[in-house]
Amino acid sequence: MSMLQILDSSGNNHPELEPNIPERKLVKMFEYMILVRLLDEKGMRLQRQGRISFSIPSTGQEATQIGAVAALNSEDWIFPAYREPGMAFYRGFPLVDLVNHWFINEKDPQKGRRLPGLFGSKKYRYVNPSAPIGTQIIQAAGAGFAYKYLKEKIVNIVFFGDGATSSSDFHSGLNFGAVFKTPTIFFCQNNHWAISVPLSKQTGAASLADKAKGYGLPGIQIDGNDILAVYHAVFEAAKRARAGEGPTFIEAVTYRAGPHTSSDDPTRYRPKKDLEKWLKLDPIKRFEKYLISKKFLKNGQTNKIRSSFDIEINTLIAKAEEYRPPALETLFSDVYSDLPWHLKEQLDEIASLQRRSI
Ligand SMILES: Cc1ncc(C[n+]2csc(CCOP(=O)(O)OP(=O)(O)O)c2C)c(N)n1
Ligand SMILES: [Mg+2]
Repeated sequence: MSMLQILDSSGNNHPELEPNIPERKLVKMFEYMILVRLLDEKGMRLQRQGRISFSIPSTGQEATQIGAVAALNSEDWIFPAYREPGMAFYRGFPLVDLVNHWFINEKDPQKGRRLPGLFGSKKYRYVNPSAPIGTQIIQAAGAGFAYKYLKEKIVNIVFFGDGATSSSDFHSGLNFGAVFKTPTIFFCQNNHWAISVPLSKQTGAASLADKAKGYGLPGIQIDGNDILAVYHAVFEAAKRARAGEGPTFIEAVTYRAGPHTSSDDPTRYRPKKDLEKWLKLDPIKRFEKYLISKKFLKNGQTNKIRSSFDIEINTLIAKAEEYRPPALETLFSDVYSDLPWHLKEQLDEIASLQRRSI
């Protein structure tokens, strides 16, 4: 299978495949790639300083998330794995909510119930990530079935990693989607690693995209560090899904340039040469070269974009650290309309312990 590439590693494009994206939108896409990279750097630093508990970087994978969200309509639902936060930001998810969530304070919209980075938003149609690998694949196929049943003209996209293709939910989700022609885009971020397990231990197939054939789905392999290829593939897949033609399987070939999470040390298992090779294929630098060649971006503008986000985020961090932790009662809210007696008892007990410790 040949891999779709529109922008090569030097930022040169193949004009016959270039998607028709207005200049303002291209620049917005670039800005959000910069934001994702900056948030990764800050998240990791705050975690190392002991100021937040956890961080999940998606460094090196900015083109997949931003290219995909830019190709969808705002009503389309996103079922992320956990390396696609930029999709929520691109849709307007407030940075203040992210930063308060990082610090698990009283303003955290997730009420401290999720690991920092595992946030969701109904408003922005960005589903809360599920911790067990692959779960979101069947959720998305099921939701896609519902849109079809309700005759809603929306589609959904589900993200998962190369490791998730070995899960039973991968099989169930793709099979269900293909049989019932759900308006679902199955988007695999092949970043070559599942924590410390390399791609070669995940499959005997020549490519992950080849797996689509067995389900009767079109499968396409794309350069995941080429934002225009991502946009093109997702746009076409969404068009198919909206026309009632069912799912498409997209394998985006990319690389996890950072650690799995802040709890991981990739130097213990990853060949240095591998990383060096992939750093040269940086999706941000490639897109920057393209935008400069088109005169949509000036030399030095990248730094300006970065520093304006930097100031905004630093202000939010300073405020977030001053807030208190979430209120104790939130531990028990949002599940029952009337709190059962045994939970009331537990709440009273913890509250009295808390009073004693103050
Ligand atoms: C069912 C299950 N098994 C194991 C884990 C632990 N785990 C968390 S992430 C991960 C690796 C997933 O790799 P991949 O699907 O390639 O996604 P990536 O992290 O590379 O984006 C594993 C094994 C889990 N969360 N759920
Ligand atoms: Mg992976």
